[in-house]
Amino acid sequence: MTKYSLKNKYLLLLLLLVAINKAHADSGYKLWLEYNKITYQRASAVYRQQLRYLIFPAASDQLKAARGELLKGLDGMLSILPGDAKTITDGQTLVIGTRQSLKSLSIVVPDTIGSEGYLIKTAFIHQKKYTIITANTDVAVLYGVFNFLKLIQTNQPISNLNIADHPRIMYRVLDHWDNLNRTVERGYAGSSIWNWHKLPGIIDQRYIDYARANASVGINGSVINNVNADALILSPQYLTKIQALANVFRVYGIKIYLSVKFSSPVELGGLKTADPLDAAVKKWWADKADEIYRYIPDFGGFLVKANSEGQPGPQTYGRTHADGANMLADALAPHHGIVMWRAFVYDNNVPDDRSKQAYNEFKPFDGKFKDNVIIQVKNGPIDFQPREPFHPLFGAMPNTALMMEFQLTQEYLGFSTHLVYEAPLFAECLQSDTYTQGKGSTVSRVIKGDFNKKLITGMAGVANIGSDLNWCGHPFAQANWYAFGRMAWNPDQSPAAIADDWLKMTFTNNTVFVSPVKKLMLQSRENTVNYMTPLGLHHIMGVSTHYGPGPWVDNAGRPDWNATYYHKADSAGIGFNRTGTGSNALEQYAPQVNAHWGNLQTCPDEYLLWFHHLRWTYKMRSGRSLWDEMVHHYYQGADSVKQMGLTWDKMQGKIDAERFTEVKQLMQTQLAEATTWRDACVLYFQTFSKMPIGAGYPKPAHPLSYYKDMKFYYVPGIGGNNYMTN
Ligand code: BDP
Repeated sequence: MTKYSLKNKYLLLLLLLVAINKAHADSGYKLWLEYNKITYQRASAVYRQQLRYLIFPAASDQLKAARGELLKGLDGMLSILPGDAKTITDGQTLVIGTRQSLKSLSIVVPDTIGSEGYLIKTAFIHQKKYTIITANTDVAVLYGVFNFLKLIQTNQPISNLNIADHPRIMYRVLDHWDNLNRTVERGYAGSSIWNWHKLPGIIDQRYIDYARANASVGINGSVINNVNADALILSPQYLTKIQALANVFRVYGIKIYLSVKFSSPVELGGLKTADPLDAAVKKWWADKADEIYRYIPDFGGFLVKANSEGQPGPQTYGRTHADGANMLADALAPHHGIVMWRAFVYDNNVPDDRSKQAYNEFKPFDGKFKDNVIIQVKNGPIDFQPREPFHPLFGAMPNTALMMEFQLTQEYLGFSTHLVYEAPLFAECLQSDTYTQGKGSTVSRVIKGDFNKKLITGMAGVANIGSDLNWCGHPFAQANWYAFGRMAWNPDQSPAAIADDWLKMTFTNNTVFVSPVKKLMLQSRENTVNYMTPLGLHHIMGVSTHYGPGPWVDNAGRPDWNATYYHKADSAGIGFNRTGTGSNALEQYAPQVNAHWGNLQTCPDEYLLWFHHLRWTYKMRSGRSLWDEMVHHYYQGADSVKQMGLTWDKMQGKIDAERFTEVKQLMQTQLAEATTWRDACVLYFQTFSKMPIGAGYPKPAHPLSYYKDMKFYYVPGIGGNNYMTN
């Protein structure tokens, strides 16, 4: 062999290796809709046998999308494109269509499925075996198809199915805090996916894939702009662009909503006032609503942040939240639109415990809102902290529709470098018992409308989506988008089951990977609570950027933006006394809850310093002093991140190298940041406790001054709008 051909051979080999590597590379763009080839021969053969033919009277765009998705999934996973059966011979046939279009098959469909539920059923008709996916509406057929594909993605048997499912919540919406200049407030995954400059002409494939991903988990609404809204969003120029997005989303059953600025009639309409009781203002909004519906006939409605953090609102004109919300509701009602009015308010002038203020402002208006208004309440009474007790408004307004607002973007959970699976946080809140209608009146039941069937129901998630190739910045942050959709569909689903599905759909069905990584995901939120805010501590992050620790912050724009306001550490002890001898925030909960959390004997350690101010030597259940317990949690938190990294290392080769390496690097960053959180907080609180860090713990690498002096430039997520920030 000549030297030349040997060289050529090596080159060929190299090219081949590059090609193989490329084939396995996975950017994460496909999310949980990977549709990876099923390599397990037997399963693949069985599925292929069972899916010989396809009958799909796909008339509408939505049904065509369902058909396209099914073919994409089956081709991807099984390399088959089932033929459309004209005459049915052997092998199983998939029949997909609305109940109306499949009338001749006389399938019994349970009434419970309603307009968005579906039925997947194996049936024998004239001795032939069929799998039927049916529903009352086109979009629900699409939901059925996605769930059928999920069965195959997670390697479930499909030979004898009888699955009927329906959403328990009506409005399942993502809230994008995206600005018109494409920055994303509290966004850590690149810039906004909405390319306003290129819309309406250019329809990015991302819009379609975004809609597919949402539909696959049943998300049916998208608020596409920041709650700190720009009035321009309602201008004809932008409505044309929004119309183009709506046309894409409609195919996947997703309605568009807009965040609106309450002062838009002044800023956009040139009126002198935005007073909600002013006739000209009312007319301006009614005309604007008519105009929007001319562009987007199925427009969803408005989301409003009013009289909160500097935003204008009805109180600016001496009116109430009810006046403001109802005026907008009247404008939208003829078109069946809704108003999602946020309860995230805290008064500039009332020097009361911030955690009490939303309840104080909203509770008096129970029963005063129009039928198409829903009050959007954050899960906890402060602000999306790593751990908060449930918001006292849940259950406290029985004559008002209340919707849940969770935050998917990790503003207070390590941005997009920390692996934090949020479903356990969602479940913790949803399964909390409010006791407002007796034992068992969980938050989940409140938002499902169990105590008032007539009202509309909803759940919102502040999106963690951006222009990053993998959408969410961290491959595992995709799980939070996924889990949100699943829990908005059914708030009582278990975080473990959702993680299981997500891992299998996103990575692999290999249990050697799924079991340990699922465990790691389920533990991840508690790890973060431990290294950031253990034992009920809260709001001790860096000022304004919300990046890194800042327990020393005491000079922010308002007292209740300071960390010191919340932890109240002094030489005697630490914690916020919210019992009857303190701010009495506990009084806003049902007596059972008040008694449980107010009593040190029963208050769980998790909420201790949220509700109580205790001396440093206070004896904990573990037998340790409060100080030692706090130190223990901080070290345990950082240590668990190290453990997580060791578990992940063992996953090498079990999944594609690209995502493996990315997660490995992210975990190293997370460990460094968790250690900073731990050391900064322990050293800072030690200046009050004056107690030693226990002998078994490694000493912090630097003095406290080092952590206090850390400076961060151009931190992501600050946004580009003119808004106040805390
Ligand atoms: C806070 C964020 C701020 C948001 C605000 C809100 O720091 O950027 O505008 O919530 O929910 O957590 O309105």
